[in-house]
Amino acid sequence: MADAQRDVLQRPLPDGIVPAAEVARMEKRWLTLMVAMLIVMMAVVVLRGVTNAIHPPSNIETIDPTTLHLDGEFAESNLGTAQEPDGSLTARLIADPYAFVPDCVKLAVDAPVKFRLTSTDVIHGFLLPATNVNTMVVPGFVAEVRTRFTRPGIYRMPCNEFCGSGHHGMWARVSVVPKEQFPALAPTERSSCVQQ
Ligand SMILES: [Cu+2]
Repeated sequence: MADAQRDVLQRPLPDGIVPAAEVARMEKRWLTLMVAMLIVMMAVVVLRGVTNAIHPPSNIETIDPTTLHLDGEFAESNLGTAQEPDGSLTARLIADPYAFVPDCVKLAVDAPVKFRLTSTDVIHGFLLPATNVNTMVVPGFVAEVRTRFTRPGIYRMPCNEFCGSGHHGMWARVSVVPKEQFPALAPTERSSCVQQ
């Protein structure tokens, strides 16, 4: 009994105080649980990346946002949908203050699609719900996302990065039509569904 009184760890603790050994045991248990959750989440990210082509934008391509409207890929006449020689489609858009240009993009079902976007002012977001398209649009960089639409329809396209007081109104549309309703485009021709 005298020995127990001398050993601090053996002495009874006042009510409500948890012994150090018990605290250490609980910490170890929670740490194990946290590491297990991290492993599961990382596995989900890798699995989704491999099976559903969900991936972070990875192309590092720079562009001068102050001159991009003058000529080159993002000049106004080149915006909208272009058809590549292999039949795939490339949609080019600019994110302006509170609007995408063009604000309606026309695409065909089952065609490989490549979106190329850039911003003229601040960071915007480009999201197509229920698809693998979700990227930030950063001024000075070209964002590129690839996808393929399996169903025709109108896909609403919100800006999902807060970009200023008009952010809530920054919406555009992607109109996906059956192949027969998508006329073949000449190499320099661009199409959109913007209402004039
Ligand atoms: Cu926004």
